[in-house]
Amino acid sequence: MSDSNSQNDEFLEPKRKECKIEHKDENGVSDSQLELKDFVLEKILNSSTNRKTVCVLGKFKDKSGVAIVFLEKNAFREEDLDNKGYFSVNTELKKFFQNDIYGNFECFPPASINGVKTTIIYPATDKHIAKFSQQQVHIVLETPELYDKLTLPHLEKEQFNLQWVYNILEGTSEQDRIVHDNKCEREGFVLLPDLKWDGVTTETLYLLAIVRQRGIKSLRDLDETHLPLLRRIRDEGKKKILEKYNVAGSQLRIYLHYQPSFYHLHVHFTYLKHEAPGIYAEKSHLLDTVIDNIEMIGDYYKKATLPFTIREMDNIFNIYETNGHVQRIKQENIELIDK
Ligand code: M7G
Repeated sequence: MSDSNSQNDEFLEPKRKECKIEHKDENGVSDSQLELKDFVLEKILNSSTNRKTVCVLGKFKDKSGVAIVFLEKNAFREEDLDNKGYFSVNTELKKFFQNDIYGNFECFPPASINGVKTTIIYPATDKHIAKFSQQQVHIVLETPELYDKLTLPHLEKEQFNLQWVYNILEGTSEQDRIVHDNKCEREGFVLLPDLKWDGVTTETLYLLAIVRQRGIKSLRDLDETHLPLLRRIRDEGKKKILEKYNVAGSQLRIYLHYQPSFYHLHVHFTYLKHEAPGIYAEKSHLLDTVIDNIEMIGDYYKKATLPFTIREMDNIFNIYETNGHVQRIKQENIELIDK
């Protein structure tokens, strides 16, 4: 480990006391006092022309600590493609040129359908900055021995704070967003829209099932004792999404990440046609496959070699590098890969 303990403490617990954000509930008692007009840009961490996203680092005036602001242009919603939406009198059309039958314009639709999805992380830690920065990525093949020797000690020392997960499970945050709540302590879970989803646009549907049982860190911990829980997440999750969003189970990609960012077991539900971040082969494991593997071999995930990606700014990279499992790219100006 290259980090001192004090740095690790900061990863685990951002300095909340020094950087208070005020919160308001629906009754106006408190709400985030952060305003984008007070944001002072320091650095662009990542920008994707494909995804139409940009992630920047900066500070809010008169506030200590740094903030990450993540902006994402929304997908088009079918219901906005009418004379109240894009084709309304309030939409301005600016002409660039017309050539024969070919016209090129920029259109300014009404502000109400032209929002930009915005995620603010404040105060952000060095680990958040690393997560959202564009950087070199490598694959390592993690055997059970490497998990015990390198990965587990690292994540026991340093991982993202899980307070947001406990807030959901304990009923203090995002309660109005909950789609389904199975309160069984052992096999229960909460299903709700992911941070990355606006909760309405079916084309980008993204929900998260967070298990109630504590202590299951990731895929690695799963065995035959978890089968009832996993089947319940799959079956109840599909049913509730069909009821609420009219999306069939066969149109859902249901998967776990390895490695996850947050070590409290959760399952991702995304719309199959939506290319959500983290759906690639090196990171996602379909829940059906996970269930099937465990049904065949109860301790499959305790025996399997699991590939995962590590990025050069992650501290775990140093650990795998020191132990000779991965090599840092020395070339300068090499093209960076989007997360
Ligand atoms: P992951 O597999 O641990 O990591 O997924 P990833 O970020 O590499 O995918 C955690 C998931 O939790 C991600 O899809 C996040 O967007 C989502 N998420 C993170 N936070 C902090 C929140 C939150 O506060 N609320 C909700 N609803 N989702 C969150």
